[in-house]
This record gives sequence, C-alpha cells and structure tokens, in this order.
Amino acid sequence: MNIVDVTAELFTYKSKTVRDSEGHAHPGPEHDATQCLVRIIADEGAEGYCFGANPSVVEHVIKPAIAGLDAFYREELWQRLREWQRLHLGTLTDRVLGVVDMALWDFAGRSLQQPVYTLLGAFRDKVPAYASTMCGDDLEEGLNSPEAYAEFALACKARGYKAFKLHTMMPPLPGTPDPKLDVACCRAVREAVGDDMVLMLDCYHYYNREQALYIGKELEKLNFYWFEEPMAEHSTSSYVWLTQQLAIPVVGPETAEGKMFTRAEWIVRGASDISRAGVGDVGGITPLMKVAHLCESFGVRMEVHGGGAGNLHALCAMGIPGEYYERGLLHPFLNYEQPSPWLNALDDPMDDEGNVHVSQGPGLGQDIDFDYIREHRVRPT
Ligand code: XYH
Ligand code: MG
Repeated sequence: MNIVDVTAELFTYKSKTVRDSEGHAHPGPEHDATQCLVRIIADEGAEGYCFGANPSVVEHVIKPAIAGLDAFYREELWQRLREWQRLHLGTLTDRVLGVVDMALWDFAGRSLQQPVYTLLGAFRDKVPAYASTMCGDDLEEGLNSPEAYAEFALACKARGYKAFKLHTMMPPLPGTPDPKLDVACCRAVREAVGDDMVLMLDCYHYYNREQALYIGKELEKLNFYWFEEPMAEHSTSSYVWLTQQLAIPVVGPETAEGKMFTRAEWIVRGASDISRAGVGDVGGITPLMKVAHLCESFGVRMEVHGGGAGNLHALCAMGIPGEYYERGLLHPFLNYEQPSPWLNALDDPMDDEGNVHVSQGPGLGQDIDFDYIREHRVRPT
C-alpha cells in the first residue's frame, strides 16, 4: 500500500495547562490551544493517525520524504527520515519523527485490524502505573509545599496508584533549586504514605555533582525506588560518577539526544542503572523497541518516559518490562481522568488496582472524535 498523501489538520481546543519559562507544565487559566492530527493515507484508502507535529513540517519535509513509498515499510521509512534529520534538525525533531512513526504503526494496525502491541509481539495487556506529578508551583492549594505533595500522594494512593513520582519545585519558582526542599518534599511524602508505596524523584535537571550526591544519599534513607535526571544529561561522566557513588538506581537518559545510540553509550559507560526512553525522545515506537532490545541484551532495565498510546503499546510488547507506565502529568487542580477534547475515551484507563489497560482497538486504538476535529479545524488563511 503506497502512501498517496500525508496531511496535518490543525484544530483548536480549550486547555487549562500552561507552560512556565522553562517549559514545565502547570495548571492555569483556560485558554485556546491547538493540536494537530497527522493522517497517512495509502492508495487503497487505508489510513493511519497520530496527534502532534505541525502542518508546515508535514507539508514541506515529511510528505516529500515518504510519499509514494510503501506504508508497511516502517523500518525503511524511519531510517530515511532519521537520515533526513541531519540537515532538518530544526523542524524534523525526534518528537515529530515519533508522530510519523506512530501514525505508520496505527496505519498497519488499522489495516490488519490488530492492536499495535500484538504486531510488536504482545507480552502483556496491562501495565502498573506510577502517578507522575507536575513540577511544583506557588499556587494556593497547589503543589506548593512538602505538605501539599504529601496530601496529593495520599490522594493518588487512594485512587489506586501503587507508585508515585515527584517532580519537585524548580526554576523559575523563587527560592529554587533547593536540594533541601527537594528532600523535605520526599520525606513528607514517605511519612504520609508509609513504607509500602513505591516512590521516585525526578528533580531539577541541572544540579552539580555534590548536590545530586546529597539528594541521592537522602533518598536512600527514605527507601526511594529510583533517582531521575538530577544533572545535565550531556555530562555523561557526571552520571558515571554519581551512579558509582549511589546504591539507589539512577535513571537516564531521558532528554539527551541520540536515540538508541546514546542509550547504548550510557549502558557501556555505566552512566545509569536503569535506561530511559519514550516515543517522543527517540522518534517513535520503532526506535523505542530498539532501545528495549538493547537493554535486554545488557540485562539493563528501561523505564519508558511519558504516557500516551504509543508508549503504552510498546510497554505491552517488552520482554524485559519497562516496569511502569508514567501516568501524568498530574496535579490536584486537574482531572486527568477526563479524556482530551478530541478523544471519546482515555488512551490509558487505570483500574482501582493501579494498572493501565492497553486498547484492544485496531492500531493505536485511540477513540478519535473526528466530528470534534472537523468542527474545530483551523481553516488555512
Ligand atoms: O520537566 O516538565 C518536565 C518534563 O515534561 C517532565 O515532567 C517529563 O515528563 C519527565 O521528566 N518525566 O519523567
Ligand atoms: Mg523525567
């Protein structure tokens, strides 16, 4: 089935999530936002979908690169786009590449009437989730103190989560970054939820080695399960040093560019105990499975970064499981159980036991509200 068109439909929706100057998400006033539906269309009418990217990169980079090629040849298409990234890095980011790759997986599943995780080679159909908080804030009643984190952790435990990851308070918040405040939040959560809840910390990303070591040692006293991204991930040697100093598993890289190549180097150098990757970091399901198989070959665990249908399908096809599904980002002010306006159902429904169930629908299994998208489409001027 040859690709005859790749389209990008931009549409508006109401959002209550805002970004701070560093790009971290927080609850905020309702405002107009846009989302993009990428559609891959083949010559026999079959289609595949994924949300993200933007009309310009689809029109000027993606479509010229893959139109006319066989939509089932995902490895050929992914390698071709990966090579195009070298001189299109400003537009063809790994996040955009991921959207195209996931649309191709969705295409295959819809064409064959199979969920993507079964095409990958199913291993399980549900995954334990951890509650992944938004970064801290200074909102009244928000995630603004150690006590607030403790209260929110109790609410997540009551919802059914068996694990809870703090993203703590960090710049541009006044008085941050503060290693002692990070530790105080972690201690308050541990004291509130007791010893049986699995806890992780994902703190400010640019501490120095001394600060990271201090936090890591305190987390060991609190029996935290992993310690994530405390320093700049471009300093691999700092992570090698930290990983050698700590008993608590160090997790990474999450945001360091370089796809499975970077993950391979981190494993060989012992820069972390648990590897990390998500469809947005490495360019889709295709490379995420390459990372999973790389980790399996080295006996290294890999935790998947971020939620969403693509990450969930990959998690359901891993022989060495990424242990958890990152469900979030959560905040006391936001109702995560409410699907996005363009979906009729959540991609990641969670039962009372804290397990997220992958869709049995074809492809990525997203229950897309095409009427909503049509009614809210941004007309090209
Ligand atoms: O730092 O705001 C951020 C990222 O968006 C972060 O929360 C990311 O999801 C993450 O670190 N997950 O583990
Ligand atoms: Mg992280």
